[in-house]
Amino acid sequence: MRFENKVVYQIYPKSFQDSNGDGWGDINGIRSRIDYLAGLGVDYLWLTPFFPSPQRDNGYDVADYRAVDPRFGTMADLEALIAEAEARGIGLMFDMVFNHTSTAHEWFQKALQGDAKYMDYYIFRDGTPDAPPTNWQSKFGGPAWEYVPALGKWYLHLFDVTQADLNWENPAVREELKDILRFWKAKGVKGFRFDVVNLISKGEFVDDKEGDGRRFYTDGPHVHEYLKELVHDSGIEGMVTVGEMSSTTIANCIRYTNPHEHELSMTFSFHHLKVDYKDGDKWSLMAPDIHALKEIFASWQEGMARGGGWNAVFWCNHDQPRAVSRFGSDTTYWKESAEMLAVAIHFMRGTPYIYQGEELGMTNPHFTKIEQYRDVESLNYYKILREQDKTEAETLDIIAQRSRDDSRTPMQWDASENAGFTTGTPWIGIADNYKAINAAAQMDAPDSIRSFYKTLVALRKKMPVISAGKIEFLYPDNADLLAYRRYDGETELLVLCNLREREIAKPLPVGWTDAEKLLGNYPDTADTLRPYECVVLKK
Ligand code: TEU
Repeated sequence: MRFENKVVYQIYPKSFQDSNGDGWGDINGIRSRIDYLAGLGVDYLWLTPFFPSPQRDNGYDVADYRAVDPRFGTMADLEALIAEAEARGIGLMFDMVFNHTSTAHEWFQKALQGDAKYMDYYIFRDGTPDAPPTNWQSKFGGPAWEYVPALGKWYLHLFDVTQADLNWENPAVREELKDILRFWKAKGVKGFRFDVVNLISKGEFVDDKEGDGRRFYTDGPHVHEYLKELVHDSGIEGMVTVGEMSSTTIANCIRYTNPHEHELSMTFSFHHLKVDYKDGDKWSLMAPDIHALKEIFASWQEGMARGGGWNAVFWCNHDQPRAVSRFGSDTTYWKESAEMLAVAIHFMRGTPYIYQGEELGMTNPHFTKIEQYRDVESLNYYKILREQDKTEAETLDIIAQRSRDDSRTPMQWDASENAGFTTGTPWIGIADNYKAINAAAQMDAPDSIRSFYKTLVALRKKMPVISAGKIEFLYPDNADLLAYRRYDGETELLVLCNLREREIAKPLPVGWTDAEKLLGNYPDTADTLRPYECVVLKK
């Protein structure tokens, strides 16, 4: 099995461990924690970008794809990390941002000088200063086009203005990107994450009368063709690859991941992480719609299984608030809800991703001032929300619950100053609960959240029914309980998760009354499911 029984741990290097006191996490910091990671039993480490970058979007604005930004260390440090991880049976997964480059990249700089070859590396359109080519909106707010007076042209940026979209229709661009993959494969990298890779094929450049333009570039006309070509020609088919798919569909994700398509190993989809977006708007708050959450899990799990596709399963990453604060309780039932959320996805069909600190139950930092934020998206939306006449208090409440910085505060290693992350001044504030929530407090505690995650990772390797078994969701109309069973010829598991902060009934299908309890987050067993209680039964 290449990845079906594997677990990936995501590291945001800037916030993981600082080794030289500059307040930034770095590669040697990761090296110093390699045994902590190996101790979890994970198989791959996904590192978000550490390439040279102006850091407008924390490294997702890449200025050189084949080097290490000096603030993260040297190529020698990186090669040492690759070797030290491999010695522990862990592969490195690098993050390839191929939809766009930083405008500081030499390709774009040459384009700005009017070099026709490099202008065709990007999406430039003729125009006048007052008429952008389309009405598309950037995902970070504002228009998705920027005018360059010296050229008399606009360029497309679906994200920040300093992130210019690449022109994938240009074969020379595709060749450049294949070469980058070969470069890292030769260095011993074992996997790749492809950033917003379902946006690379743009369709018609026309105004969107119904939305922000995403329907003209999402899962675009040539995306599958481009992925097949990229994977085949760069020789990475045997590696583990995951595509981040923005606003995608089950049908497309089956095509992206069914092995007969020779595209990717698996995909991230985000529909389950929009059930608290009021009217689909990230910046309008509402309590998570648990019924919708269950429906999305069931349709994606059962749909991808039917189509031979493969999901990445996750709650957290560097763009999402901390799950325990968002879907659980970071106060009264902090431990129970963190463990229940873990069980909810780790027994599903797919490859689980653990985001740094999730295994400790790290929470949102609950910042109270805009000066505490660093993320370009959050800072943009602070302005947008204030312009929409939201009060300062309303705006800060929304940002505190939705900001990507919620997951980017430094890893909480111990109760010492700065949570053991740095001896300098951290680039961003640290959650003030670090004295209670940290790795040192959990490392040797058998009933800690970290120990619970270790057990989940080990079970995935020990029990083939988890990685290879079939899945069936139960009690679809019950808006409090997530229930599913996993089964193969040998073993059957029943997973019950109370998604609510209150006691609920515990329905048991016929034949499960005397089943063995494999795992749970309460020390005993009751006839009901207590707040955020999870139970896994085995037959
Ligand atoms: O994220 C894609 C993306 O769309 C998310 O940023 C998400 O849509 C947004 O946060 C919703 O509010 C990837 C990277 O994970 C992200 O960190 C980058 O900022 C983005 O692409 C651009 O490269």
